[in-house]
Amino acid sequence: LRRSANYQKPIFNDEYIQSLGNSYGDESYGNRHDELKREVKMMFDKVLNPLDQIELIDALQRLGLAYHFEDQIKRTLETLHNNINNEAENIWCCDNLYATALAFRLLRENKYHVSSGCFSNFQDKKGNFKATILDDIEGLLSLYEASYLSIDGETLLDEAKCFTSKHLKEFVENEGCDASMVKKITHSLEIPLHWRLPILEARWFMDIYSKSSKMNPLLLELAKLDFNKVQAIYQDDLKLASRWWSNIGLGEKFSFARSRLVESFLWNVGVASEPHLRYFRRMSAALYQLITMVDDVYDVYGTIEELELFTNAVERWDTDALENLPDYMKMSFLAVYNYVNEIAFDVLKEKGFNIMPYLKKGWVDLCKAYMKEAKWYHSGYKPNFDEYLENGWVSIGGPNVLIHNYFMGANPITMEALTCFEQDYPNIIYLSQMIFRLIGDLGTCSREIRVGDVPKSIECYMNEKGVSESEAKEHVRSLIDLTWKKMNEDVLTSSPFPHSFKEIAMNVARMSLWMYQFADGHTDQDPVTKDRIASLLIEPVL
Ligand code: F3P
Ligand code: MN
Ligand code: MN
Ligand code: MN
Repeated sequence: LRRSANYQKPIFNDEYIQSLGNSYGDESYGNRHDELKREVKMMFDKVLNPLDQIELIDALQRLGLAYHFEDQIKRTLETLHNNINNEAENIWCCDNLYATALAFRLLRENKYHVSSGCFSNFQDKKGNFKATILDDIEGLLSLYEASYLSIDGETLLDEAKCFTSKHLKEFVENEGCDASMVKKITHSLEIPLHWRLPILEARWFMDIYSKSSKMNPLLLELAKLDFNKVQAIYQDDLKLASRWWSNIGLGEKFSFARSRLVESFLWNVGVASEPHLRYFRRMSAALYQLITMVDDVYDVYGTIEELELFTNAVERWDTDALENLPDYMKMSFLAVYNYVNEIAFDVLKEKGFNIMPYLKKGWVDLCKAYMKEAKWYHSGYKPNFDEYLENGWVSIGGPNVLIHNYFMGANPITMEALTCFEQDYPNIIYLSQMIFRLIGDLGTCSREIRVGDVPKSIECYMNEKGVSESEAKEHVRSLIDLTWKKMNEDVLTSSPFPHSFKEIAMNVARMSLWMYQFADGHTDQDPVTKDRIASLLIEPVL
């Protein structure tokens, strides 16, 4: 007997997607855009006070504009860092918590491992935060955001996180500050800045920024124009991806599987937002859609005998294996096979590497992890928490995604990285996909319990420890926090993988937080996700 999850049809179908037409790609907008960029570049030379400089950088990041000014930002932060021991220029020497924490966060984000000792000014002799900083809401919020840049073992920052969260919550509950501050604090408490993606923040922040006393009209104009220009590019990329999925026709044909091309694209707008990463967004969107379909084959539709055959076909990676498969699996397998061939061909042509073995390995590892869960489910076996996660960080799909993503990005392909893929997954993939798995389980387990699925992390923990659902969720949240600290540490260490790729891996984790923030945004087509799709991909900002 086959199960069904009764997934809804897609809301945004191909016909609708092809009708989108944002006109901001026109040349006339380009001229004004160039002019504004020049003006902002000049601002870096005019703004001399260190606090004004870091506020400029912060605003540019939050408005989604930082990618235009990477050189200027790098130079400014380098000077700031060089002046750490220079008392006259030193932003740390002052007793301005807001400035210290902002500088700390920006430097850490840019891989300067500055010491958290800079916050000891704000502690008393016993190491407790001084009560006087409670009068400084901006400072508390700034320290809260900075605390998320910590690595495991930095107890001062753990305490800062605890202290600031507690007091910021109180401010919001007692309405101890003005409405726009309440809005900012609530937003930060939901998801801290370090766990968010600039492109997803930009529109929200433009609104806050436009009402701020520090607003600079040039920055705001550039932010709006840039957002709309980039949206025109996203629309074109989405049209190509959507046309591909519609031509394949499996969305229509397989009523048992989620047809979620726009949501799949949305993930990749967050993960690879820079306008030039067009191939990445289009091809990775296709990959998310294929993985979603194959996941539903394993989790919902396939019988255990069929799943054995499918796993076997993927391991052989041979079209001769098609013969033994039921028709729906013949099509699923061939869709994956053709897709992988296309990327392998593109990369061979463009970069001269035969990447077929690596892509294949990604799919084989994923299908084996799916198969393990299917066996657990069909035999009624309940794994313990660690056993589940040891497989779960692979079965979430992210390791397979990231192998493919490595070849789609702008980074050069290196032999060192290929050797690393042959042996194991790099730490950054393990850590970021562990987060994706844990966040995914928090967001999707109610559906999975309803449809029937292997016990996910929360149930595994409840079974093993005999604790309540809320205690299990609390444990999962604390594990997410710890894993982020490890990821913060990993990005500071050198590895065969360039920083741009590590960011991509972290962005998948960030994206998962946002996708499951209020619902299962990938699956449910809920009102929040619909609005988010409209504001990012459909409606220009005015
Ligand atoms: C709802 C989801 C996932 C699939 C999306 C992941 C991709 C495309 C890499 C996680 F976002 O679906 P589901 O919750 O069914 O995955 P699971 O691994 O728990 O079966
Ligand atoms: Mn699933
Ligand atoms: Mn699954
Ligand atoms: Mn799930």
